[in-house]
Amino acid sequence: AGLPGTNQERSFFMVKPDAVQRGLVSEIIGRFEKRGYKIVAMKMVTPSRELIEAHYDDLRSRPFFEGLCKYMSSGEAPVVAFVVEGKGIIKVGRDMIGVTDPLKSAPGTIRGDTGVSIGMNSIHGSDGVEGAASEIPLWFSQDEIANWNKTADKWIY
Ligand code: RTP
Repeated sequence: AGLPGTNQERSFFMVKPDAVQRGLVSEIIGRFEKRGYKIVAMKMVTPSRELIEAHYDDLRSRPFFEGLCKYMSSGEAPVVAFVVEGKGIIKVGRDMIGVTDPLKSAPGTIRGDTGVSIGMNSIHGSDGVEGAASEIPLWFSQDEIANWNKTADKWIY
């Protein structure tokens, strides 16, 4: 999770297949950019069943686990996985997303503005320091994460 509590805190996010299908990739990722956060990794993938099961490992005992894994790895549409860096991103990211059910998510949140149903709720975001720490390396190798400086002071006059 980068360095939690510092400007280098990192969290993992994923635009889910339903939002990719509805053309919401830029709308969703743009919210993090506009908020001033730094995207340090991003890729479109059609996740395997194995990857999705590992990602949702803590939900194995839940009744919706099978349907969730089937949908997320169906290949109906890919997902866009990305890592965002910046102060407080783990908590702020959850606040930006809203709650699990779009109908209960406040307007202004990603799910409140774009979600359709509990299963098709547009985006996933790590739910804490531990989640971010396991999900980032699950989805990205070290060389897929970019170290770059967001300030353009050096070349904008
Ligand atoms: P996420 O992990 O995707 O960010 O979502 P979350 O924390 O808000 O929800 P979580 O409890 O971790 O569940 C993961 C995803 O499973 C689907 N779900 N379906 N009752 C149901 O049918 C049910 N409950 C959860 C949702 O798509 C949820 O985002």
